[in-house]
Amino acid sequence: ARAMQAHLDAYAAAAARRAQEVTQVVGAALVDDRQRVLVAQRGSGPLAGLWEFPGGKVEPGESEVSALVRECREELGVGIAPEAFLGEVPLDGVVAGGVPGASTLRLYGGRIIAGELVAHEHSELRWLGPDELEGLAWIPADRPLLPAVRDLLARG
Ligand code: 9L3
Ligand code: MG
Repeated sequence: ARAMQAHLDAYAAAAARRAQEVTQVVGAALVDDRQRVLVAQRGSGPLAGLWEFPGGKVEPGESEVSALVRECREELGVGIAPEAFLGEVPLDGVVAGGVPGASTLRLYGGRIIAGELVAHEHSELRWLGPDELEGLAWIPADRPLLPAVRDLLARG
């Protein structure tokens, strides 16, 4: 029984370590009052030229919503109000040295409540309607989230 307990303890410790290594990524589907959503083209790195919902990595000890607000301020120069959680998709490969396959992209709806949009990190920003989303060259991770975003836009 003691050997079994030691085994379980070691397993729990390994699971806790793994959980810490997971780099969570959050994205924002920012909508305006004309049923459009903000999309952003990555300006550099291996995904340059591809489109995404803006956002980035959650820092250790930071909540997802705080990370979302911080990333939108850093990347877009705006204050946002996060709204509904829209969905989650796995990110392939290793994100920031974490466990392969362990990271996910979690998308939240939101609205701009302060500031003027500036593309601090992206090469281009566009406001698009529900019928204009499918045709973009998306980061593969973001594409499965499009139906949820279209639903959000349809709800107004
Ligand atoms: N990523 C994918 N889709 C998104 C976002 C915001 C991020 N909508 C991926 C790209 C990077 C990783 O997550 O591999 C971290 O994102 P960032 O910090 O480079 O924006
Ligand atoms: Mg980013």
